[in-house]
Amino acid sequence: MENKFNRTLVTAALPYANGGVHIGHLAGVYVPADIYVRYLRLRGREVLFVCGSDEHGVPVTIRARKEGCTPQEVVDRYNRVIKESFEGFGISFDVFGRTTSDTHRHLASDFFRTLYDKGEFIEKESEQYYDEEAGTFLADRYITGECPHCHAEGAYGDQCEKCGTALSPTELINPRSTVSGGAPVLRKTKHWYLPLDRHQQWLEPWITQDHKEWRSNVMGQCKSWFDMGLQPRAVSRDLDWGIPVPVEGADGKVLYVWFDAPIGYISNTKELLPDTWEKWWKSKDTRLVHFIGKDNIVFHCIVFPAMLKAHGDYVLPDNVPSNEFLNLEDDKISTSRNWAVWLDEYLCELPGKQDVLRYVLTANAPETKDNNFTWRDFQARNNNELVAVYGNFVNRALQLTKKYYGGEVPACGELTGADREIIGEFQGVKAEVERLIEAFRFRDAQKEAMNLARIGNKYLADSEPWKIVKTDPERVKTILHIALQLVGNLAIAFEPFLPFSSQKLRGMLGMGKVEWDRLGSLDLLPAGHRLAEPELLFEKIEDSLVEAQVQKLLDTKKANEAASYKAQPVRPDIAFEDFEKLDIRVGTVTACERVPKADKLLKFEIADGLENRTIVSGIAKHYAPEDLVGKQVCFIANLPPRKLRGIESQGMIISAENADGSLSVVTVDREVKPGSQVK
Ligand code: B3M
Ligand code: ZN
Repeated sequence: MENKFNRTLVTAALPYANGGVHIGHLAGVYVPADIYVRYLRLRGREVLFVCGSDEHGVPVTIRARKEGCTPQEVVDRYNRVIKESFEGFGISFDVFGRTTSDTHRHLASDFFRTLYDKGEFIEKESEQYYDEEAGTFLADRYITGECPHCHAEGAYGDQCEKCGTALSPTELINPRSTVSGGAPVLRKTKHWYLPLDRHQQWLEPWITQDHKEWRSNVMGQCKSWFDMGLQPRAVSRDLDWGIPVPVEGADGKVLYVWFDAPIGYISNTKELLPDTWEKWWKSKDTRLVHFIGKDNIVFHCIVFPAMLKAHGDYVLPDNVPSNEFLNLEDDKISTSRNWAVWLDEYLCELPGKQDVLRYVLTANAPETKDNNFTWRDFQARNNNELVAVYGNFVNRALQLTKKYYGGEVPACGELTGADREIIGEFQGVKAEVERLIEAFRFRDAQKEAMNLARIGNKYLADSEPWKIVKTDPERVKTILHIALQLVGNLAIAFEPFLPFSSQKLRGMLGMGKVEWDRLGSLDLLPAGHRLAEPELLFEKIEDSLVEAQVQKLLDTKKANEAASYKAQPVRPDIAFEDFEKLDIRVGTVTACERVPKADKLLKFEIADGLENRTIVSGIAKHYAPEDLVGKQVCFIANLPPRKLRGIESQGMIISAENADGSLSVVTVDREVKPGSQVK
């Protein structure tokens, strides 16, 4: 496979410039892509790494409207934020372009025109919602209404966020325009469609037979699209933000953002290499690889290849390694709910710890299934792996060398069987890491690199140079010589994964950037070579740091709940006599305890001014029993007794349910006689 290609063009999905980037982006796309590219570069391969921001589309206009500024201002701001975040994490793009550049506008426009002239589109009229007050067609996201499935209010024209169902705007009950607030009307409009049905014939065997090596999650999605039968897809929109459709009679219409965005890969290449870009896109010996998140699979595996093929001249992707999603503290990452770890904030709050995040995100990479990021795991991986394994080995080897030999690499004497065994082990790591990276299995590849540090730790622990330095100095020289070669190898092995740490380590070793092929070598640091002053490669992360980050998320959750809370609609009227039947009273809690084996239940003894009573109530999750003793609570006194866990409950304590589902018992404002009636 490999020798039919002479260069690799790696693209990473163009993030929308309507917000910043977070750990989900990094884990899903940019860290794996960066590992791959750094690896290829280290191997001396010809490679180009292309990215940029995706600056058109409805999300940008929504943001602009919310903030009272222009779409251009929005994308200018976030293009910069995103670019700086990626730079901060060492994502080593060769170019980070924009889809509002002139180069892109022209290229995308010409691309459309070429397809149009070749008769690759069909034109269709359809009915779409129009806001008469605002004088504009409405994108799906600009229409809200009642969900036809779960009947939640506020479902969007493309999806109900409550029940997750994909919708089309005409399915909404009582649709409203979010632009004017009025009811939209249906109006006829014309659009251009890419007839994907015509392409299925070649797309299906191209993917399912010629690219059996694609990840199973990618293959699975493609197959299910094929099974449903591909349908024509509109590639234009009625919108005033985007690239105008370059044909007559298309006033007010722009290219659909998913038509222009992938062309951004091409135009960003052209922006960087105005004279030679075509070599990267049009020579059969270019290997094109798209790194994307799973929600982009259909566009990269089906729509964009169909566009490229319809155009002619262009190479098609050879692989589309797509990750699943990363959750954060067991909850879906969400920009709108601000449930994310934002990269710009991380860089400010945890300076110098870029590699820690890179490491943790790769160790937990959602390569085959959704995965979860927690701050506790972040801390544990830092402290138990980076510090205790990698950092510890490096530090021991360098400190011992400093102590015994003044920081000079000692000469290697005769090797023992144990030495040979260790050397054999670490020389085997190279091929394994290569195999895994080339199969896009970065998580396992990084594990192998870490294994190298484990080997080193074990070597020092087993050979115990500190015990024999007096009695067998020659042996100790050999041990440290080998240990230092191992340290040098670690700098190479981790270079694609943890570039900042490798650089730091190379600094300590006085070692320049070494090519990948030297991995496994025993002569990286020759005898007599002077090392620089050792420093700690990684620092322990304290509980307080992690607790502060968790607290920040909890605060977000609270703020979200408060912001999104809407009181329940009032129930239908009841007759006054019905209300009068209800006997609500105040009682004093004289005793309260947990009900064994029932984690929700508390058992109360209530002084009610008569014979006193026992009530069992489901609020154990919200109160410690001792905090309730002495309180005056309201209860319904005339419900028939009910057995709960074998205890007869004589009434019901009333509590209020807060937005977050927590319960708060209803009490009285001034002390009253037990048994007082509530009216
Ligand atoms: N901007 C969607 C996303 O950020 C979209 C990717 C475009 S890649 C050509 O997930
Ligand atoms: Zn719904």
